[in-house]
Amino acid sequence: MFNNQEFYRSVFDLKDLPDDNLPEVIICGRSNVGKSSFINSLFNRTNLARTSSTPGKTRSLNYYLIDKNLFLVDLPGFGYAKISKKEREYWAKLIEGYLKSSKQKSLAIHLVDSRHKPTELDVHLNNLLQYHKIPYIVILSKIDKLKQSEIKQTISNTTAVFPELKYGENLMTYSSVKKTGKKEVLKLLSAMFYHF
Ligand SMILES: Nc1nc2c(ncn2[C@@H]2O[C@H](COP(=O)(O)OP(=O)(O)O)[C@@H](O)[C@H]2O)c(=O)[nH]1
Ligand SMILES: [Mg+2]
Repeated sequence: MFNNQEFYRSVFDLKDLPDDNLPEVIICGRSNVGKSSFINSLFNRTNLARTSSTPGKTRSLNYYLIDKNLFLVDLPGFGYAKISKKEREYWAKLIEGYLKSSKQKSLAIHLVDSRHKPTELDVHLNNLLQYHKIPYIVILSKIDKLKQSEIKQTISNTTAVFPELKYGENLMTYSSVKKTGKKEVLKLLSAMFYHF
């Protein structure tokens, strides 16, 4: 289960969305929140998704094919300040066009940096997911950077902004470095896509 992962395609233009009608899991969140690291750590890969210390690098929807059965879609990390207005508009169009498309969006995994309260951009993304009726969970990323007491605080900060979230259900913590939360995420995905 989840033994086979391959890079499938980068989509810069909506006309290049794959024709295959496979279920899609969206990995989304602000630039630099840890999306690529999340994908790599989930599958014990070092370089399936490209990580970068320079924020704002991903300019495409990156498709990964898992077990020839489902797609993981790495959304461009919007919200990076140092890009032009034109580029920002291009991103917004690409993301919203994708969300509006007829693709089978089974789940969105919205990563929020555990060191910061959810930002306006996180609220915007949450609104988009709700508006397009895409089921979602929120994952607090880089949890290895926090002490136990800080983790409690960040969970309550997050549920204050997103009251629909419940820790352990649709709100989880994750560390790509320490692999915290990995088992839980894999369990959730296997329950969704593999029926025993
Ligand atoms: N300590 C720690 N650093 C992380 C974690 N996940 C990602 N990072 C770092 O955060 C930066 C951005 O990660 P990346 O996966 O490229 O973020 P993306 O822009 O959302 O795809 C990189 O320097 C990563 O090494 C994590 O769980 N713990
Ligand atoms: Mg990335």
